[in-house]
Amino acid sequence: MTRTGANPATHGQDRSLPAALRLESPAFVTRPTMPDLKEYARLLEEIWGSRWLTNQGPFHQRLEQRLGEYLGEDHVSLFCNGTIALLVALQALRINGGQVITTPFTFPATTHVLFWNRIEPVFCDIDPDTMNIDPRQIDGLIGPDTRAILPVHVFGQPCDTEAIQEIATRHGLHVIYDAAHAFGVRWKDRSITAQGDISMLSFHATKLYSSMEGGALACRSAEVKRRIDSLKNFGIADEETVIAPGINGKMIEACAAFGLLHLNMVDEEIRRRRAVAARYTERLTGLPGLNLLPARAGVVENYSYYPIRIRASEFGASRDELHRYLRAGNVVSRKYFYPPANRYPCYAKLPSAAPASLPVSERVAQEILCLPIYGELSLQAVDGVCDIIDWVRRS
Ligand code: T4K
Repeated sequence: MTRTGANPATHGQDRSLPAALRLESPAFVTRPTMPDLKEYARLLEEIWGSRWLTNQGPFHQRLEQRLGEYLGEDHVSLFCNGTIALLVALQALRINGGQVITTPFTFPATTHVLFWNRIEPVFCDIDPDTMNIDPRQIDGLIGPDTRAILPVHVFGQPCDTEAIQEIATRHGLHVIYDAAHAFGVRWKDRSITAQGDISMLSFHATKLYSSMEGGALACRSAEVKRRIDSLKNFGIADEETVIAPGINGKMIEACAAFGLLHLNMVDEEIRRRRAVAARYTERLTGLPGLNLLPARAGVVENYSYYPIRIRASEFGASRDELHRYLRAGNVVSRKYFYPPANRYPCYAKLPSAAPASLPVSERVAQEILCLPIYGELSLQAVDGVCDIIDWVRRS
Protein backbone atom coordinates (compact mmCIF):
# COMPACT_ATOMS: atom_id res chain seq x y z
CA MET A 1 0.00 0.00 0.00
CA THR A 2 1.05 3.56 -0.58
CA ARG A 3 -0.34 6.39 1.48
CA THR A 4 -1.18 8.83 -1.27
CA GLY A 5 -2.20 8.47 -4.86
CA ALA A 6 -2.97 4.78 -4.18
CA ASN A 7 -5.53 2.85 -6.15
CA PRO A 8 -8.01 1.72 -3.50
CA ALA A 9 -9.22 -1.08 -5.74
CA THR A 10 -5.88 -2.84 -5.92
CA HIS A 11 -3.46 -1.76 -3.25
CA GLY A 12 -3.09 -3.49 0.07
CA GLN A 13 -3.59 -6.97 -1.36
CA ASP A 14 0.07 -7.82 -1.15
CA ARG A 15 0.74 -7.77 2.59
CA SER A 16 -0.56 -9.89 5.40
CA LEU A 17 -1.24 -8.51 8.81
CA PRO A 18 1.70 -9.20 11.17
CA ALA A 19 0.74 -12.03 13.54
CA ALA A 20 1.67 -9.86 16.52
CA LEU A 21 -1.20 -7.49 15.69
CA ARG A 22 -3.87 -10.20 15.77
CA LEU A 23 -6.12 -9.98 18.84
CA GLU A 24 -6.06 -13.09 21.01
CA SER A 25 -9.83 -13.25 21.36
CA PRO A 26 -12.33 -11.82 18.89
CA ALA A 27 -13.64 -8.28 19.27
CA PHE A 28 -17.19 -8.32 17.89
CA VAL A 29 -18.94 -5.21 16.67
CA THR A 30 -21.04 -5.57 19.80
CA ARG A 31 -21.79 -8.04 22.61
CA PRO A 32 -24.83 -8.07 24.85
CA THR A 33 -24.34 -7.32 28.55
CA MET A 34 -25.67 -10.35 30.41
CA PRO A 35 -27.63 -10.07 33.65
CA ASP A 36 -26.76 -12.41 36.50
CA LEU A 37 -27.99 -15.88 35.47
CA LYS A 38 -29.17 -16.76 38.99
CA GLU A 39 -31.28 -13.61 39.15
CA TYR A 40 -32.75 -14.41 35.76
CA ALA A 41 -33.42 -18.00 36.83
CA ARG A 42 -35.30 -16.65 39.86
CA LEU A 43 -37.55 -14.60 37.58
CA LEU A 44 -38.05 -17.58 35.28
CA GLU A 45 -39.12 -19.63 38.30
CA GLU A 46 -41.76 -16.99 39.00
CA ILE A 47 -42.98 -17.27 35.42
CA TRP A 48 -43.05 -21.09 35.69
CA GLY A 49 -44.95 -20.91 38.93
CA SER A 50 -47.55 -18.49 37.62
CA ARG A 51 -47.91 -20.23 34.23
CA TRP A 52 -48.44 -16.79 32.77
CA LEU A 53 -46.14 -16.79 29.75
CA THR A 54 -47.32 -13.98 27.49
CA ASN A 55 -50.26 -11.64 26.66
CA GLN A 56 -49.43 -8.62 28.82
CA GLY A 57 -48.49 -10.57 31.94
CA PRO A 58 -47.05 -9.10 35.14
CA PHE A 59 -43.46 -8.81 33.85
CA HIS A 60 -44.69 -7.10 30.71
CA GLN A 61 -46.65 -4.62 32.80
CA ARG A 62 -43.72 -3.94 35.12
CA LEU A 63 -41.30 -3.42 32.27
CA GLU A 64 -43.64 -1.09 30.43
CA GLN A 65 -43.96 1.03 33.55
CA ARG A 66 -40.23 0.99 34.38
CA LEU A 67 -39.30 1.91 30.82
CA GLY A 68 -41.75 4.79 30.89
CA GLU A 69 -40.10 6.05 34.08
CA TYR A 70 -36.59 5.58 32.69
CA LEU A 71 -37.35 7.40 29.45
CA GLY A 72 -39.69 9.99 30.98
CA GLU A 73 -42.40 8.80 28.58
CA ASP A 74 -46.07 8.48 29.61
CA HIS A 75 -47.13 6.09 26.84
CA VAL A 76 -44.86 3.14 26.09
CA SER A 77 -45.95 -0.12 24.41
CA LEU A 78 -43.72 -3.17 24.39
CA PHE A 79 -43.26 -5.37 21.32
CA CYS A 80 -41.67 -8.66 20.30
CA ASN A 81 -39.13 -6.72 18.19
CA GLY A 82 -38.53 -3.28 16.73
CA THR A 83 -39.56 -4.21 13.19
CA ILE A 84 -43.11 -5.25 14.13
CA ALA A 85 -43.30 -2.18 16.38
CA LEU A 86 -42.52 0.08 13.43
CA LEU A 87 -44.96 -1.80 11.23
CA VAL A 88 -47.68 -1.20 13.81
CA ALA A 89 -46.72 2.47 14.34
CA LEU A 90 -47.71 3.18 10.73
CA GLN A 91 -50.99 1.27 11.13
CA ALA A 92 -51.70 3.08 14.39
CA LEU A 93 -51.58 6.38 12.52
CA ARG A 94 -53.60 4.83 9.66
CA ILE A 95 -50.73 5.22 7.22
CA ASN A 96 -51.20 2.19 4.99
CA GLY A 97 -50.74 3.55 1.49
CA GLY A 98 -49.32 6.55 -0.36
CA GLN A 99 -45.74 7.62 0.10
CA VAL A 100 -43.46 8.10 3.08
CA ILE A 101 -40.20 10.04 2.92
CA THR A 102 -37.34 8.14 4.51
CA THR A 103 -33.59 7.64 4.55
CA PRO A 104 -31.76 5.06 2.43
CA PHE A 105 -28.91 4.89 4.97
CA THR A 106 -30.42 2.43 7.42
CA PHE A 107 -31.01 -1.22 8.33
CA PRO A 108 -33.40 -3.07 5.95
CA ALA A 109 -36.25 -3.08 8.52
CA THR A 110 -36.91 0.67 8.16
CA THR A 111 -37.76 0.43 4.47
CA HIS A 112 -39.37 -3.01 4.60
CA VAL A 113 -42.07 -1.91 7.05
CA LEU A 114 -43.19 0.63 4.45
CA PHE A 115 -43.44 -2.09 1.81
CA TRP A 116 -45.42 -4.32 4.19
CA ASN A 117 -47.86 -1.42 4.68
CA ARG A 118 -48.21 -0.93 0.89
CA ILE A 119 -46.42 2.40 1.15
CA GLU A 120 -43.94 3.61 -1.44
CA PRO A 121 -40.67 4.63 0.18
CA VAL A 122 -39.38 7.96 -1.11
CA PHE A 123 -35.66 8.11 -0.45
CA CYS A 124 -34.21 11.40 0.74
CA ASP A 125 -30.47 12.01 0.86
CA ILE A 126 -28.63 12.35 4.16
CA ASP A 127 -26.65 15.04 5.93
CA PRO A 128 -22.89 14.48 5.45
CA ASP A 129 -22.08 15.13 9.12
CA THR A 130 -24.80 13.30 11.05
CA MET A 131 -25.60 10.69 8.34
CA ASN A 132 -29.29 11.28 9.16
CA ILE A 133 -31.99 12.39 6.72
CA ASP A 134 -31.20 15.88 5.41
CA PRO A 135 -34.20 18.12 6.23
CA ARG A 136 -33.13 20.59 3.54
CA GLN A 137 -34.08 18.03 0.93
CA ILE A 138 -37.41 16.86 2.32
CA ASP A 139 -39.56 19.73 1.00
CA GLY A 140 -38.62 18.95 -2.59
CA LEU A 141 -39.83 15.34 -2.24
CA ILE A 142 -43.28 16.11 -0.82
CA GLY A 143 -46.15 15.43 -3.21
CA PRO A 144 -49.91 14.86 -3.06
CA ASP A 145 -49.43 11.23 -1.88
CA THR A 146 -46.97 11.99 0.93
CA ARG A 147 -48.34 10.81 4.27
CA ALA A 148 -45.43 10.92 6.67
CA ILE A 149 -41.71 11.26 7.28
CA LEU A 150 -39.78 8.27 8.67
CA PRO A 151 -36.30 9.38 9.76
CA VAL A 152 -33.75 7.24 11.62
CA HIS A 153 -31.49 8.47 14.44
CA VAL A 154 -28.59 6.58 12.89
CA PHE A 155 -26.03 5.29 15.41
CA GLY A 156 -28.01 7.15 18.09
CA GLN A 157 -27.22 10.60 16.64
CA PRO A 158 -30.37 12.74 16.90
CA CYS A 159 -31.89 13.90 13.64
CA ASP A 160 -32.57 17.59 13.18
CA THR A 161 -35.93 17.08 14.83
CA GLU A 162 -36.88 20.76 14.90
CA ALA A 163 -36.44 21.24 11.15
CA ILE A 164 -38.25 17.95 10.45
CA GLN A 165 -41.17 18.90 12.69
CA GLU A 166 -41.44 22.33 11.08
CA ILE A 167 -41.75 20.73 7.63
CA ALA A 168 -44.21 18.10 8.88
CA THR A 169 -46.42 20.69 10.56
CA ARG A 170 -46.40 22.93 7.50
CA HIS A 171 -47.54 20.03 5.27
CA GLY A 172 -49.78 18.22 7.75
CA LEU A 173 -47.58 15.09 7.83
CA HIS A 174 -46.94 12.57 10.59
CA VAL A 175 -43.39 11.94 11.82
CA ILE A 176 -42.40 8.47 13.01
CA TYR A 177 -38.85 8.08 14.26
CA ASP A 178 -36.89 4.87 13.91
CA ALA A 179 -34.99 5.26 17.18
CA ALA A 180 -33.73 1.65 17.14
CA HIS A 181 -30.20 2.86 17.99
CA ALA A 182 -31.16 5.65 20.32
CA PHE A 183 -32.16 4.12 23.66
CA GLY A 184 -31.12 6.51 26.44
CA VAL A 185 -30.08 9.29 24.06
CA ARG A 186 -31.14 12.68 25.36
CA TRP A 187 -31.56 15.83 23.37
CA LYS A 188 -32.07 19.13 25.14
CA ASP A 189 -32.72 17.37 28.47
CA ARG A 190 -35.42 15.02 27.14
CA SER A 191 -35.36 11.51 25.82
CA ILE A 192 -35.00 11.60 22.05
CA THR A 193 -38.10 9.40 21.90
CA ALA A 194 -40.19 12.45 22.86
CA GLN A 195 -39.88 13.74 19.28
CA GLY A 196 -42.43 13.18 16.51
CA ASP A 197 -45.78 11.35 16.74
CA ILE A 198 -44.26 7.97 17.57
CA SER A 199 -40.72 6.67 18.18
CA MET A 200 -39.66 3.06 17.82
CA LEU A 201 -36.95 1.47 19.98
CA SER A 202 -35.27 -1.89 19.35
CA PHE A 203 -34.26 -4.13 22.25
CA HIS A 204 -32.50 -6.74 20.10
CA ALA A 205 -29.55 -8.64 21.59
CA THR A 206 -27.17 -6.36 19.69
CA LYS A 207 -28.62 -3.21 21.17
CA LEU A 208 -27.31 -1.20 24.09
CA TYR A 209 -30.45 -2.02 26.04
CA SER A 210 -31.90 -5.46 25.36
CA SER A 211 -34.66 -7.89 26.19
CA MET A 212 -33.03 -10.54 23.93
CA GLU A 213 -35.53 -9.75 21.19
CA GLY A 214 -37.90 -6.87 21.74
CA GLY A 215 -38.86 -3.33 20.99
CA ALA A 216 -41.21 -0.55 21.99
CA LEU A 217 -43.19 2.38 20.73
CA ALA A 218 -43.37 5.65 22.62
CA CYS A 219 -46.33 7.81 21.60
CA ARG A 220 -47.93 11.07 22.65
CA SER A 221 -51.41 10.10 23.93
CA ALA A 222 -53.30 7.40 25.83
CA GLU A 223 -55.64 7.12 22.85
CA VAL A 224 -52.85 6.25 20.40
CA LYS A 225 -51.36 3.83 22.93
CA ARG A 226 -54.73 2.07 23.23
CA ARG A 227 -54.83 1.65 19.44
CA ILE A 228 -51.21 0.42 19.36
CA ASP A 229 -51.92 -2.07 22.15
CA SER A 230 -54.90 -3.53 20.38
CA LEU A 231 -53.08 -3.63 17.00
CA LYS A 232 -50.21 -5.62 18.51
CA ASN A 233 -52.79 -8.06 19.88
CA PHE A 234 -54.64 -8.98 16.64
CA GLY A 235 -56.72 -5.76 16.81
CA ILE A 236 -58.57 -7.10 19.84
CA ALA A 237 -60.11 -4.37 22.01
CA ASP A 238 -61.99 -6.70 24.36
CA GLU A 239 -63.24 -10.31 24.40
CA GLU A 240 -65.92 -9.62 21.82
CA THR A 241 -64.50 -6.67 19.86
CA VAL A 242 -61.90 -6.61 17.10
CA ILE A 243 -61.37 -3.02 15.99
CA ALA A 244 -58.80 -3.40 13.21
CA PRO A 245 -56.69 -5.94 11.29
CA GLY A 246 -53.99 -6.29 13.94
CA ILE A 247 -51.01 -8.58 14.23
CA ASN A 248 -49.23 -10.57 16.93
CA GLY A 249 -46.51 -8.23 18.17
CA LYS A 250 -46.50 -9.04 21.87
CA MET A 251 -43.42 -9.36 24.04
CA ILE A 252 -43.30 -12.62 26.00
CA GLU A 253 -42.77 -12.75 29.78
CA ALA A 254 -39.30 -14.35 29.54
CA CYS A 255 -38.10 -11.37 27.46
CA ALA A 256 -39.77 -8.82 29.72
CA ALA A 257 -38.05 -10.40 32.75
CA PHE A 258 -34.67 -10.21 30.98
CA GLY A 259 -35.48 -6.60 30.08
CA LEU A 260 -36.21 -5.72 33.71
CA LEU A 261 -32.79 -6.99 34.79
CA HIS A 262 -31.08 -5.33 31.85
CA LEU A 263 -32.59 -1.98 32.71
CA ASN A 264 -30.69 -2.06 36.01
CA MET A 265 -27.45 -2.41 34.05
CA VAL A 266 -27.88 0.07 31.23
CA ASP A 267 -26.46 3.18 32.91
CA GLU A 268 -23.30 1.31 33.89
CA GLU A 269 -23.07 -0.09 30.34
CA ILE A 270 -23.27 3.45 28.91
CA ARG A 271 -20.57 4.59 31.34
CA ARG A 272 -18.25 1.77 30.29
CA ARG A 273 -18.91 2.35 26.60
CA ARG A 274 -18.14 6.03 27.07
CA ALA A 275 -14.64 5.02 28.21
CA VAL A 276 -14.24 2.74 25.16
CA ALA A 277 -15.40 5.53 22.83
CA ALA A 278 -13.08 8.03 24.51
CA ARG A 279 -10.09 5.72 23.92
CA TYR A 280 -10.96 5.28 20.23
CA THR A 281 -11.39 9.04 19.88
CA GLU A 282 -8.07 9.69 21.59
CA ARG A 283 -6.27 7.23 19.31
CA LEU A 284 -8.01 8.00 16.01
CA THR A 285 -8.57 11.77 16.05
CA GLY A 286 -6.61 13.55 13.36
CA LEU A 287 -5.63 10.49 11.33
CA PRO A 288 -5.67 11.58 7.68
CA GLY A 289 -8.61 10.20 5.71
CA LEU A 290 -10.40 8.91 8.81
CA ASN A 291 -13.48 10.79 10.05
CA LEU A 292 -15.15 10.37 13.42
CA LEU A 293 -18.66 11.42 14.37
CA PRO A 294 -18.35 14.91 15.84
CA ALA A 295 -19.64 15.41 19.40
CA ARG A 296 -22.74 17.62 19.40
CA ALA A 297 -23.79 20.20 21.98
CA GLY A 298 -27.03 19.37 23.78
CA VAL A 299 -26.80 15.61 23.04
CA VAL A 300 -26.33 13.01 25.78
CA GLU A 301 -24.99 10.09 23.75
CA ASN A 302 -25.48 6.38 24.35
CA TYR A 303 -22.35 5.07 22.57
CA SER A 304 -24.34 2.33 20.90
CA TYR A 305 -22.02 2.31 17.86
CA TYR A 306 -18.57 3.65 17.05
CA PRO A 307 -18.72 4.51 13.34
CA ILE A 308 -15.69 5.75 11.44
CA ARG A 309 -15.48 6.86 7.82
CA ILE A 310 -12.59 6.07 5.54
CA ARG A 311 -11.72 8.31 2.61
CA ALA A 312 -9.56 5.88 0.68
CA SER A 313 -7.43 8.39 -1.24
CA GLU A 314 -6.24 10.15 1.92
CA PHE A 315 -6.20 7.15 4.28
CA GLY A 316 -4.15 5.03 1.91
CA ALA A 317 -6.53 2.05 1.92
CA SER A 318 -10.20 1.59 1.18
CA ARG A 319 -12.87 0.90 3.77
CA ASP A 320 -13.16 -2.65 2.41
CA GLU A 321 -9.44 -3.27 2.74
CA LEU A 322 -9.44 -2.02 6.31
CA HIS A 323 -12.46 -4.20 7.02
CA ARG A 324 -10.59 -7.25 5.68
CA TYR A 325 -7.43 -6.52 7.65
CA LEU A 326 -9.43 -6.04 10.82
CA ARG A 327 -11.12 -9.40 10.21
CA ALA A 328 -7.68 -10.97 9.75
CA GLY A 329 -6.78 -9.42 13.10
CA ASN A 330 -9.78 -11.03 14.85
CA VAL A 331 -11.77 -7.78 14.82
CA VAL A 332 -15.34 -8.11 13.58
CA SER A 333 -16.10 -4.60 12.35
CA ARG A 334 -19.30 -4.15 10.31
CA LYS A 335 -20.29 -2.09 7.28
CA TYR A 336 -23.49 -0.68 8.76
CA PHE A 337 -25.17 0.34 6.41
CA TYR A 338 -23.85 -0.98 3.12
CA PRO A 339 -25.55 -1.35 0.73
CA PRO A 340 -28.03 1.49 1.28
CA ALA A 341 -31.70 0.52 0.95
CA ASN A 342 -32.15 2.21 -2.45
CA ARG A 343 -29.69 -0.39 -3.83
CA TYR A 344 -31.70 -3.44 -2.76
CA PRO A 345 -33.18 -5.08 -5.88
CA CYS A 346 -36.69 -4.73 -4.39
CA TYR A 347 -36.42 -0.93 -4.27
CA ALA A 348 -33.81 -0.07 -6.91
CA LYS A 349 -36.38 0.72 -9.60
CA LEU A 350 -38.30 3.27 -7.54
CA PRO A 351 -38.11 6.79 -8.97
CA SER A 352 -36.39 8.09 -5.81
CA ALA A 353 -33.86 5.24 -5.69
CA ALA A 354 -31.50 6.50 -8.40
CA PRO A 355 -28.03 6.64 -6.82
CA ALA A 356 -27.37 9.93 -8.63
CA SER A 357 -30.04 11.64 -6.53
CA LEU A 358 -28.59 10.27 -3.27
CA PRO A 359 -24.89 11.21 -3.57
CA VAL A 360 -24.15 11.70 0.13
CA SER A 361 -25.74 8.42 1.17
CA GLU A 362 -23.90 6.63 -1.65
CA ARG A 363 -20.56 8.04 -0.52
CA VAL A 364 -21.15 7.42 3.18
CA ALA A 365 -22.20 3.81 2.51
CA GLN A 366 -18.82 3.28 0.79
CA GLU A 367 -16.87 4.89 3.62
CA ILE A 368 -18.60 3.67 6.77
CA LEU A 369 -17.23 1.09 9.18
CA CYS A 370 -18.52 0.38 12.70
CA LEU A 371 -15.79 -0.60 15.16
CA PRO A 372 -16.40 -2.90 18.15
CA ILE A 373 -17.94 -1.20 21.14
CA TYR A 374 -19.41 -2.75 24.30
CA GLY A 375 -18.85 -2.33 27.99
CA GLU A 376 -16.75 -5.45 28.42
CA LEU A 377 -14.37 -4.53 25.61
CA SER A 378 -11.05 -3.85 27.31
CA LEU A 379 -9.10 -0.70 26.55
CA GLN A 380 -6.25 -3.03 25.62
CA ALA A 381 -8.45 -4.54 22.90
CA VAL A 382 -9.40 -1.02 21.73
CA ASP A 383 -5.69 -0.23 21.46
CA GLY A 384 -5.27 -3.46 19.49
CA VAL A 385 -7.98 -2.38 17.02
CA CYS A 386 -6.34 1.05 16.69
CA ASP A 387 -2.91 -0.52 16.18
CA ILE A 388 -4.28 -2.50 13.22
CA ILE A 389 -5.89 0.64 11.77
CA ASP A 390 -2.59 2.44 12.16
CA TRP A 391 -0.67 -0.39 10.53
CA VAL A 392 -3.05 -0.46 7.55
CA ARG A 393 -2.71 3.30 7.17
CA ARG A 394 1.08 3.25 7.25
CA SER A 395 1.78 0.10 5.27
N1 T4K B 1 -34.19 -0.05 12.43
C1 T4K B 1 -32.86 0.05 12.55
C2 T4K B 1 -32.19 1.34 12.20
C3 T4K B 1 -32.12 -1.06 13.00
O1 T4K B 1 -30.77 -0.98 13.09
C4 T4K B 1 -32.79 -2.25 13.34
C5 T4K B 1 -32.06 -3.42 13.78
C6 T4K B 1 -34.20 -2.28 13.22
C7 T4K B 1 -34.86 -1.16 12.74
C8 T4K B 1 -35.02 -3.49 13.54
O2 T4K B 1 -35.05 -3.78 14.93
P1 T4K B 1 -35.29 -5.31 15.42
O3 T4K B 1 -36.51 -5.83 14.67
O4 T4K B 1 -34.04 -6.10 15.10
O5 T4K B 1 -35.55 -5.16 16.89
C9 T4K B 1 -28.20 -6.70 13.86
C10 T4K B 1 -29.54 -6.87 14.55
O6 T4K B 1 -30.12 -8.14 14.26
C11 T4K B 1 -30.51 -5.79 14.27
O7 T4K B 1 -31.43 -5.80 15.34
C12 T4K B 1 -29.88 -4.43 14.19
N2 T4K B 1 -30.80 -3.42 13.77
C13 T4K B 1 -28.69 -4.44 13.27
C14 T4K B 1 -28.00 -3.09 13.19
O8 T4K B 1 -27.75 -5.39 13.76
P2 T4K B 1 -26.89 -8.18 12.17
O9 T4K B 1 -27.37 -9.05 11.06
O10 T4K B 1 -25.77 -7.27 11.90
O11 T4K B 1 -26.57 -9.03 13.49
P3 T4K B 1 -25.52 -10.19 13.74
O12 T4K B 1 -26.23 -11.42 14.07
O13 T4K B 1 -24.51 -10.21 12.66
O14 T4K B 1 -24.81 -9.67 15.09
C15 T4K B 1 -23.83 -8.66 15.12
C16 T4K B 1 -22.81 -9.00 16.22
O15 T4K B 1 -23.44 -8.99 17.48
C17 T4K B 1 -22.19 -10.38 16.09
O16 T4K B 1 -21.01 -10.27 15.36
C18 T4K B 1 -21.92 -10.78 17.52
C19 T4K B 1 -22.92 -10.03 18.32
N3 T4K B 1 -24.04 -10.84 18.81
C20 T4K B 1 -25.17 -11.00 18.05
C21 T4K B 1 -26.24 -11.72 18.51
C22 T4K B 1 -27.48 -11.90 17.68
C23 T4K B 1 -23.96 -11.43 20.05
O17 T4K B 1 -22.91 -11.30 20.73
N4 T4K B 1 -25.01 -12.14 20.54
C24 T4K B 1 -26.16 -12.31 19.83
O18 T4K B 1 -27.12 -12.94 20.31
O19 T4K B 1 -28.17 -7.34 12.64
